[in-house]
Amino acid sequence: MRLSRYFLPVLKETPSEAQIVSHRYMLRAGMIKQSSAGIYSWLPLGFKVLRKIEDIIHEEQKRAGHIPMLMPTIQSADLWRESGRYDDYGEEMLRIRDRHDRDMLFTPTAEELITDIFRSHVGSYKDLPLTLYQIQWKFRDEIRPRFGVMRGREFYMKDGYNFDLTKEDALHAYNRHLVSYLRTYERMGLQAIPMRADSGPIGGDDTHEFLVLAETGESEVFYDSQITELKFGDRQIDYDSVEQCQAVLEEFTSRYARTDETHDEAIFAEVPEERRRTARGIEVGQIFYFGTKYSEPMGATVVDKDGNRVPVHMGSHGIGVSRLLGAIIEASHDDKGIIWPEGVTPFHCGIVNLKQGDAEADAACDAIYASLTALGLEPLYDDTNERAGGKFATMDLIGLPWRITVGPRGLKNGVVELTSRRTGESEELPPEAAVERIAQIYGVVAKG
Ligand code: P5A
Repeated sequence: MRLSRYFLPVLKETPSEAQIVSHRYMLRAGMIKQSSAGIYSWLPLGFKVLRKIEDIIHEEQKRAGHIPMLMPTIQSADLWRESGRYDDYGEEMLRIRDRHDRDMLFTPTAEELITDIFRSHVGSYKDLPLTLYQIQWKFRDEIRPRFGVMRGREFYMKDGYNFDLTKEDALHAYNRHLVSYLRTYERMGLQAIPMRADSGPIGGDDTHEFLVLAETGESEVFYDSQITELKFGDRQIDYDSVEQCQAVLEEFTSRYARTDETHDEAIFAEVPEERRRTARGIEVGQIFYFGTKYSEPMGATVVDKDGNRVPVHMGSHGIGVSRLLGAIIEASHDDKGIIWPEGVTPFHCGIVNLKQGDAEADAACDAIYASLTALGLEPLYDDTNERAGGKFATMDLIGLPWRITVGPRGLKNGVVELTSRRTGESEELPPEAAVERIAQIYGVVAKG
């Protein structure tokens, strides 16, 4: 993309309404624009990162054997009356009446709707196990929407639902989700720690929240510092293997890690003092096992091996997709702007032309741009007439992990400059070598 043809409305001034760094940078980098309290438009740069995050989630969900689908945002209240949640959900639910005076609502989550789909189409244990998921907009009329996309009213969520014959099978689904989430967050450059939590309006006894440690997090958390040393890495897990998923779950949940809702001072005191930590965290996901809480009242049953009709065991599993942008920025920035992890960066690298209009510099930039594009990479080429300082400031603000700087002086010596956004380190090298390096970083093969 050429910046002169893009839509990147960066702000010079820091917006006064933004209290935390991720919100400030998302506004300043022209990623989002508030349309009403807790409701945002996703401008091109923000939308690009949102899509990258979504892509990673889809890949990891499919790897775990889960099936994507899509459900509507507007639902009938009737289903929610069946489960009893229409009254229980309270003020957070946005209730709507259609022209026929029917009660409708904007979905805050979709346990009821998916249970209805299940009961209409599945009747035998032979069709289990089954896990369906979607990535769809949700609405919760939060009392205090704040911190930009972090606590929105309209927000984007991955929500998955498992249906199993037995509690044991459903717990395997729970473990499988935990494993796949560890991998998902790590691919986004995040360490998200599973912590024992409270289930709130979703229900059930078994639940873990995934928390990214950050001073601006809304939850108070208590944990054993050893947990931060764990890495999922590139382990190959057979998601059908009960033992393998169980082993990962035990590894990642056996040390003390709880949110304030479930914190227990007495148990915490057993952790050696030098490893006891109290911090704040951003909740980027939560997994639940709630057994037959929805299947029983809604009649979601299957015929088991002995011919008996039994309610299915269920769980649901959520990732805060839009919130993740805020969480990633909170975890990865400096005083100049965002520093995107390679896995989610909106463009793979920036190209800065120090002397727009100089025939040689223009030609070199065009050539680098063409080579990167031919490799399937997406550079953002600042081909505007802005002075060099302004171009650097914009690149630093929007946080592309790599920048190639091209100027007449370097070109005289046959070199351009490759700079890492994270370390600030620069290296001079021939343009082709810079392209090759970027290709290597993103794991694409540079041709000849
Ligand atoms: C699990 C999927 C559920 O709703 N039902 C379907 C279950 N879980 S949850 O924990 O309530 O939400 C899942 C994740 O969504 C994010 N989230 C939000 N993000 C932005 N703004 C909000 N107001 C908001 N509320 C929840 C969180 O990341 C949460 O973990």
